[in-house]
Amino acid sequence: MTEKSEEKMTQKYDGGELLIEAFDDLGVDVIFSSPGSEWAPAWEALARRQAEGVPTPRYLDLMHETVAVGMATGYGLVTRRVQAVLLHAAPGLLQGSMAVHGALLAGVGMVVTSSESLTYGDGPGQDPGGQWYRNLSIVGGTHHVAQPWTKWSQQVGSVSTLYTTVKRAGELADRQPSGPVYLNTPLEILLEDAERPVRPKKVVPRGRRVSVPEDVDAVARILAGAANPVIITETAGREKGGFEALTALAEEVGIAVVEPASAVAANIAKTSPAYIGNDVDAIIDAADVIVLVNCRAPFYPPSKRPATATMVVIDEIPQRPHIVYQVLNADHYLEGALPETLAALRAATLEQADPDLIARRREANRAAHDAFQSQTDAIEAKALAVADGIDPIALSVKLRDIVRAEQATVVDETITHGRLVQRHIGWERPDAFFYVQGGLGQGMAVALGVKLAVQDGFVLFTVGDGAFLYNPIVQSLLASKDFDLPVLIVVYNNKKYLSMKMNHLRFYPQGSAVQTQNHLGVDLSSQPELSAFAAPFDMYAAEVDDPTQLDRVLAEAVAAVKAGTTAVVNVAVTR
Ligand SMILES: Cc1ncc(C[n+]2csc(CCOP(=O)(O)OP(=O)(O)O)c2C)c(N)n1
Ligand SMILES: [Mg+2]
Repeated sequence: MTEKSEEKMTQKYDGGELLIEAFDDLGVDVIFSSPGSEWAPAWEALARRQAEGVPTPRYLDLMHETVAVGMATGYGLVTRRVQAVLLHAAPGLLQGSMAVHGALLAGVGMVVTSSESLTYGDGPGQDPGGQWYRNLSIVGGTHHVAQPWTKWSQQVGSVSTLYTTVKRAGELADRQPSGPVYLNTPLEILLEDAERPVRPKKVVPRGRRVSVPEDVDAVARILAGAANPVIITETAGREKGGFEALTALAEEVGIAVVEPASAVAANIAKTSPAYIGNDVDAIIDAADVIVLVNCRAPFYPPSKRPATATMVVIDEIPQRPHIVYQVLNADHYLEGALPETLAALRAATLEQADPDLIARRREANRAAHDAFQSQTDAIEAKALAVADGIDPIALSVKLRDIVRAEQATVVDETITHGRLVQRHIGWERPDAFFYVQGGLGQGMAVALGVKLAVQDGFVLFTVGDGAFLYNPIVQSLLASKDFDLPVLIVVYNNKKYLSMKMNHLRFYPQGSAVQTQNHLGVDLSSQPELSAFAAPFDMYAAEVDDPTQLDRVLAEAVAAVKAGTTAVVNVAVTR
C-alpha cells in the first residue's frame, strides 16, 4: 500500500468528500451541476482537491437544469460512460425532469442527485437553512418524484452508506438498458463527518454477455437459407462497435438494412451497398426473414406484422422496461451483447451458407441501394433547382457537404424536417448522428455535451424554429461561451409548429379550423429574429432566405465555428 492511499484511508471525510470520491471512483470526469444550497459540501471537497492538486472531476456550473442534464446526455452519448449531475432539491429536479426522461429514452447512464433535508433545522447538527423547511421539501421525498422517469430511484440512508450507494447507483445506471438513476442525498448526510475510513476502489468495466452457440446457430441456419433477409435497426450504433459489426454482418452475409425514420443513431453508412433506405412498409411483406437489431418499435400500428417473415430479435434487453406498450412478435431471440452477437452470427452464417446465394443477395441489395440512391439524387436535384426560397432538402444537401468536409457530428432536434435530415444529411461514420429523444428544448445542451466529448470535432445542431424556442437559449449559449464549446446551429425556420397543423388536419381534415383558416397551436410568426440571440455572446449570427446567399452564409458560419465561436444561422425554409 502506498503512503498516499494510507493517508487517504485514515483521513476524516464528510459526506461531500465521499460523494466526490465515489464519482471519481466511478470514472466520472465531468460533474454537470445546476447549483443549489445542498452542494456546499461537494464544492468544499472539490475546492480542497483542486487546491491540493488531487486529480478531480472537472466541475461545470450550468445556469439551467435542462442544460446540465442535456449536456450530460450528449457527453454520455459519445463517451458511453456514466455521468454525474447535481441538481437542486425538488424544484431543480422537476426543472431537469424532462431532460432526465430524455436520457432514459436515449439510454444514457447517469447518476442524478439532489437533496432533501432530514431535520429542517431541529436536528443536533448544522443548520441546513430555513429554505428547506419553508420552500423546498416535497411529500414522499424527491426520490419518489423521480421514480417514474428514472431507472432506479433511492434515498441515501446514512453517511456510512453514501460512498457505496453512489457507486452502486452508477453501476446500476451503466447496466443494460443503461439510463439515469436518481439519488436523494440529504444535506445533513453530505455535511456529516465520515468517521469510518474509506477504502476507495475504482469501479471496473461491466462484464459482457454472450448468446450461447446453440441460439446463434439456430438463427444462422435461418439466415443461411433466406432468400430475402432484411435487418431493421434503430440504435445498433449506440453500442460501442455496433455500427461496425452491423455493417460487416449486413455486407458480408448479404442482408439488406432498413433504418426507419425512428432511428436515433448512426447505424450503418448511408453509402453502404447493404443500406436500402428507410421504408419499412416497402419490405415488410417481401422479406422472408426480418431481423430486428436494437429496434424497440419496428412497425406502426404496433399490431402490424409481416405476412410470412420469420422474426428474429437481436437486442441485449429486447423488452425495454421504460416502454409502456411494445410488440415484437419474435420467433427467435438473441440477447447477448450486440457487437459480439452480430460477429458470432456473421461467422456462423458464413460457415453454413451457400456462397452463390450470398452473392445473389448482395447483388440484389446493391441494386436496391442504387435505386434508393437514384431516387434521393433526383429529389435533391429538384430541391436545389427551387429559386424562390430555400427548400429544406436543399439546405440539408448543403449541410451534408459541410458534414462530410468537417467529419462533423450531427445532433438533430427537428420535427417535420427530421426525415429530410436523416435522408439528405445522413451519416457515414459511427456516432456521427444523434436524434434528441424526449421533449423539445434539450437539443442545444445535448449538442454542447457532444462537443465537450468530441473536443476538436465539428458539431452541427439542426433544429426547428419551434424547438429552438423551447431551448434555454441564453443559458445554453452562455455554456457554449463559458466552456469554449463552439457549435454550428442551423434553424430550419418555417415560422410555425408545422407538426401541430399536420396533426390537426389528420383528425379534422374538413373541420372548422380548415374552413375558417384558423389554425390554433401553429403560428410562430411573432417570433423575434432567432439569430439575434447570438449578439450578446459575440457569436456569429446570420439570417438567410435567399438560396443564392446560402453557400456564403454557411461558409462564414463554418469558418466562425472553426475559429472558436458558436454560429446561429436562421434559415427561412419554404415548408
Ligand atoms: C416539451 C415539449 N412540448 C411540446 C411538444 C409538442 N410538440 C411536438 S413538435 C412541436 C412543434 C415543433 O415546432 P418546430 O420545431 O418549428 O418544428 P415543425 O413542426 O415546424 O417541423 C411541438 C410543440 C414537445 N414535443 N415537447
Ligand atoms: Mg417550425
